Amino acid sequence: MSPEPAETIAFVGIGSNLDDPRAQIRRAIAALAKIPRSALCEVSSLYSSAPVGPADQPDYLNAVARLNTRLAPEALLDQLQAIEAAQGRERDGLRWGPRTLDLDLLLYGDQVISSPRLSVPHPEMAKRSFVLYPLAEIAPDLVLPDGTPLRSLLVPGPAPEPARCGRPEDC
Ligand code: A4P
Ligand code: MG
Repeated sequence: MSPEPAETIAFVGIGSNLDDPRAQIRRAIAALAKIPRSALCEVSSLYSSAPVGPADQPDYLNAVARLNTRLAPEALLDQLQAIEAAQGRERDGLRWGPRTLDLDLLLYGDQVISSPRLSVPHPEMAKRSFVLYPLAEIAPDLVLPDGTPLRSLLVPGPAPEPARCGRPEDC
Protein backbone atom coordinates (compact mmCIF):
# COMPACT_ATOMS: atom_id res chain seq x y z
CA MET A 1 0.00 0.00 0.00
CA SER A 2 1.33 3.47 -0.84
CA PRO A 3 1.91 5.77 2.15
CA GLU A 4 -0.65 8.42 3.06
CA PRO A 5 0.39 11.65 1.25
CA ALA A 6 1.57 14.44 3.53
CA GLU A 7 -0.87 17.21 4.31
CA THR A 8 -0.27 20.09 1.93
CA ILE A 9 -1.53 23.67 1.93
CA ALA A 10 -3.31 24.47 -1.33
CA PHE A 11 -4.74 27.79 -2.43
CA VAL A 12 -7.74 27.85 -4.76
CA GLY A 13 -8.87 30.87 -6.77
CA ILE A 14 -12.64 31.25 -7.02
CA GLY A 15 -14.25 33.40 -9.73
CA SER A 16 -17.72 33.97 -11.11
CA ASN A 17 -19.45 36.49 -13.35
CA LEU A 18 -22.72 34.75 -14.31
CA ASP A 19 -25.99 33.70 -12.65
CA ASP A 20 -25.68 35.53 -9.33
CA PRO A 21 -21.92 35.39 -8.69
CA ARG A 22 -22.34 35.97 -4.96
CA ALA A 23 -24.56 32.90 -4.64
CA GLN A 24 -22.24 30.89 -6.91
CA ILE A 25 -19.28 31.66 -4.67
CA ARG A 26 -21.23 30.86 -1.52
CA ARG A 27 -22.22 27.46 -2.98
CA ALA A 28 -18.65 26.84 -4.12
CA ILE A 29 -17.31 27.50 -0.62
CA ALA A 30 -19.81 25.03 0.84
CA ALA A 31 -18.66 22.46 -1.73
CA LEU A 32 -14.96 23.12 -1.08
CA ALA A 33 -15.62 22.36 2.58
CA LYS A 34 -16.80 18.86 1.58
CA ILE A 35 -13.79 17.82 -0.52
CA PRO A 36 -12.57 14.48 0.84
CA ARG A 37 -9.29 14.21 2.75
CA SER A 38 -9.18 17.99 2.95
CA ALA A 39 -10.13 20.80 5.31
CA LEU A 40 -11.24 24.25 4.23
CA CYS A 41 -9.25 26.53 6.52
CA GLU A 42 -9.84 30.08 5.37
CA VAL A 43 -11.62 32.10 2.71
CA SER A 44 -10.86 35.71 1.77
CA SER A 45 -13.34 38.50 1.34
CA LEU A 46 -15.00 38.86 -2.04
CA TYR A 47 -13.40 41.25 -4.51
CA SER A 48 -15.04 42.72 -7.57
CA SER A 49 -13.16 43.65 -10.73
CA ALA A 50 -13.58 44.31 -14.43
CA PRO A 51 -13.01 41.25 -16.62
CA VAL A 52 -9.49 40.42 -17.74
CA GLY A 53 -9.88 39.18 -21.32
CA PRO A 54 -12.92 39.88 -23.49
CA ALA A 55 -14.52 43.11 -22.20
CA ASP A 56 -18.10 42.32 -23.31
CA GLN A 57 -18.92 40.27 -20.21
CA PRO A 58 -20.08 41.18 -16.69
CA ASP A 59 -17.67 42.16 -13.91
CA TYR A 60 -16.32 39.32 -11.76
CA LEU A 61 -16.42 38.47 -8.12
CA ASN A 62 -13.32 36.67 -6.88
CA ALA A 63 -12.05 35.14 -3.67
CA VAL A 64 -9.26 32.79 -2.60
CA ALA A 65 -9.58 29.79 -0.29
CA ARG A 66 -6.96 27.84 1.65
CA LEU A 67 -7.33 24.08 1.95
CA ASN A 68 -5.21 21.64 3.88
CA THR A 69 -5.35 18.53 1.75
CA ARG A 70 -4.07 14.98 1.53
CA LEU A 71 -5.24 14.66 -2.07
CA ALA A 72 -2.64 14.57 -4.82
CA PRO A 73 -2.75 17.66 -7.07
CA GLU A 74 -4.63 16.02 -9.97
CA ALA A 75 -7.11 14.41 -7.59
CA LEU A 76 -7.74 17.85 -6.12
CA LEU A 77 -8.21 19.25 -9.65
CA ASP A 78 -10.79 16.49 -10.29
CA GLN A 79 -12.70 17.69 -7.23
CA LEU A 80 -12.53 21.33 -8.33
CA GLN A 81 -13.75 20.48 -11.82
CA ALA A 82 -16.61 18.39 -10.40
CA ILE A 83 -17.72 21.42 -8.34
CA GLU A 84 -17.53 23.65 -11.45
CA ALA A 85 -19.63 21.13 -13.40
CA ALA A 86 -22.19 20.85 -10.59
CA GLN A 87 -22.62 24.63 -10.75
CA GLY A 88 -23.36 24.63 -14.46
CA ARG A 89 -19.95 25.59 -15.78
CA GLU A 90 -19.99 25.37 -19.57
CA ARG A 91 -16.80 25.40 -21.58
CA ASP A 92 -17.61 27.03 -24.93
CA GLY A 93 -13.99 27.34 -26.02
CA LEU A 94 -13.82 31.13 -25.53
CA ARG A 95 -10.60 31.90 -23.70
CA TRP A 96 -11.30 33.89 -20.53
CA GLY A 97 -15.01 34.04 -21.38
CA PRO A 98 -17.84 34.42 -18.86
CA ARG A 99 -18.49 31.61 -16.39
CA THR A 100 -20.76 30.62 -13.53
CA LEU A 101 -17.77 29.30 -11.61
CA ASP A 102 -14.05 29.00 -12.12
CA LEU A 103 -11.89 27.19 -9.59
CA ASP A 104 -8.16 27.42 -10.25
CA LEU A 105 -5.52 25.59 -8.26
CA LEU A 106 -3.19 28.52 -7.61
CA LEU A 107 -0.61 26.84 -5.37
CA TYR A 108 -0.03 23.35 -4.03
CA GLY A 109 2.53 23.65 -1.27
CA ASP A 110 5.87 24.59 -2.79
CA GLN A 111 5.39 22.31 -5.76
CA VAL A 112 5.98 23.36 -9.35
CA ILE A 113 3.83 21.18 -11.58
CA SER A 114 3.77 21.08 -15.33
CA SER A 115 1.62 18.27 -16.67
CA PRO A 116 -0.89 18.08 -19.53
CA ARG A 117 -3.72 18.85 -17.09
CA LEU A 118 -2.08 21.05 -14.54
CA SER A 119 0.26 24.03 -14.34
CA VAL A 120 1.04 25.10 -10.78
CA PRO A 121 1.61 27.81 -9.71
CA HIS A 122 -1.26 28.99 -11.93
CA PRO A 123 0.61 30.62 -14.82
CA GLU A 124 -1.37 33.89 -14.74
CA MET A 125 -1.60 34.41 -10.99
CA ALA A 126 1.36 36.76 -10.54
CA LYS A 127 -0.19 39.22 -13.03
CA ARG A 128 -3.71 39.24 -11.62
CA SER A 129 -4.68 41.60 -8.86
CA PHE A 130 -8.00 39.75 -8.44
CA VAL A 131 -5.91 36.75 -7.30
CA LEU A 132 -3.04 38.50 -5.51
CA TYR A 133 -5.09 40.72 -3.19
CA PRO A 134 -7.45 38.07 -1.81
CA LEU A 135 -4.47 35.70 -1.48
CA ALA A 136 -2.52 38.34 0.43
CA GLU A 137 -5.50 38.89 2.71
CA ILE A 138 -5.34 35.28 3.96
CA ALA A 139 -1.60 34.61 3.47
CA PRO A 140 0.24 37.94 3.76
CA ASP A 141 3.67 36.37 4.29
CA LEU A 142 3.42 33.83 1.49
CA VAL A 143 6.49 33.22 -0.65
CA LEU A 144 5.96 31.68 -4.10
CA PRO A 145 7.87 28.50 -5.04
CA ASP A 146 10.37 30.57 -7.06
CA GLY A 147 11.22 32.63 -3.95
CA THR A 148 9.16 35.71 -4.86
CA PRO A 149 7.42 37.20 -1.80
CA LEU A 150 3.73 37.68 -2.54
CA ARG A 151 3.94 41.17 -1.05
CA SER A 152 6.38 42.27 -3.75
CA LEU A 153 3.79 41.51 -6.44
CA LEU A 154 1.13 43.75 -4.91
CA VAL A 155 2.86 47.04 -5.58
CA PRO A 156 2.05 47.71 -9.26
CA GLY A 157 -1.51 48.31 -10.36
CA PRO A 158 -4.62 49.26 -8.41
CA ALA A 159 -6.15 46.91 -5.88
CA PRO A 160 -9.47 45.40 -6.96
CA GLU A 161 -12.40 46.79 -5.06
CA PRO A 162 -13.47 44.67 -2.11
CA ALA A 163 -17.13 43.87 -2.75
CA ARG A 164 -19.46 45.66 -0.39
CA CYS A 165 -20.56 42.49 1.35
CA GLY A 166 -17.06 41.77 2.70
CA ARG A 167 -16.61 38.20 3.78
CA PRO A 168 -18.58 35.54 1.91
CA GLU A 169 -20.48 34.37 4.98
CA ASP A 170 -21.94 37.90 5.34
CA CYS A 171 -23.41 37.91 1.82
N1 A4P B 1 -5.33 23.70 -15.86
C1 A4P B 1 -3.98 23.80 -15.91
N2 A4P B 1 -3.50 24.30 -14.77
C2 A4P B 1 -4.56 24.54 -13.96
C3 A4P B 1 -4.69 25.07 -12.64
N3 A4P B 1 -3.60 25.46 -11.93
N4 A4P B 1 -5.94 25.17 -12.11
C4 A4P B 1 -6.10 23.17 -16.96
C5 A4P B 1 -7.04 24.79 -12.83
N5 A4P B 1 -6.98 24.27 -14.10
C6 A4P B 1 -5.75 24.16 -14.65
O1 A4P B 1 -9.23 25.43 -17.67
C7 A4P B 1 -8.68 24.83 -18.81
C8 A4P B 1 -7.76 23.71 -18.37
O2 A4P B 1 -6.70 24.26 -17.64
C9 A4P B 1 -8.39 22.71 -17.43
O3 A4P B 1 -8.99 21.64 -18.12
C10 A4P B 1 -7.21 22.22 -16.56
O4 A4P B 1 -6.80 20.91 -16.91
P1 A4P B 1 -10.69 25.94 -17.74
O5 A4P B 1 -11.11 26.28 -16.34
O6 A4P B 1 -11.51 25.00 -18.54
O7 A4P B 1 -10.59 27.21 -18.67
P2 A4P B 1 -10.35 28.70 -18.29
O8 A4P B 1 -10.56 28.92 -16.84
O9 A4P B 1 -11.14 29.55 -19.26
O10 A4P B 1 -8.87 28.89 -18.68
P3 A4P B 1 -7.81 29.56 -17.85
O11 A4P B 1 -6.68 29.83 -18.80
O12 A4P B 1 -7.56 28.80 -16.59
O13 A4P B 1 -8.50 30.93 -17.51
P4 A4P B 1 -8.27 31.61 -16.18
O14 A4P B 1 -6.83 31.89 -16.09
O15 A4P B 1 -8.95 30.87 -15.12
O16 A4P B 1 -9.00 32.98 -16.45
N6 A4P B 1 -11.26 38.42 -14.96
C11 A4P B 1 -11.56 38.72 -13.68
N7 A4P B 1 -11.68 40.00 -13.28
N8 A4P B 1 -11.72 37.70 -12.76
C12 A4P B 1 -11.59 36.37 -13.12
O17 A4P B 1 -11.76 35.49 -12.28
N9 A4P B 1 -11.06 34.78 -14.86
C13 A4P B 1 -10.71 34.49 -16.10
C14 A4P B 1 -10.40 33.09 -16.46
C15 A4P B 1 -10.57 35.55 -17.11
N10 A4P B 1 -10.79 36.87 -16.64
C16 A4P B 1 -11.11 37.13 -15.36
C17 A4P B 1 -11.26 36.05 -14.46
MG1 MG C 1 -9.79 28.18 -14.89
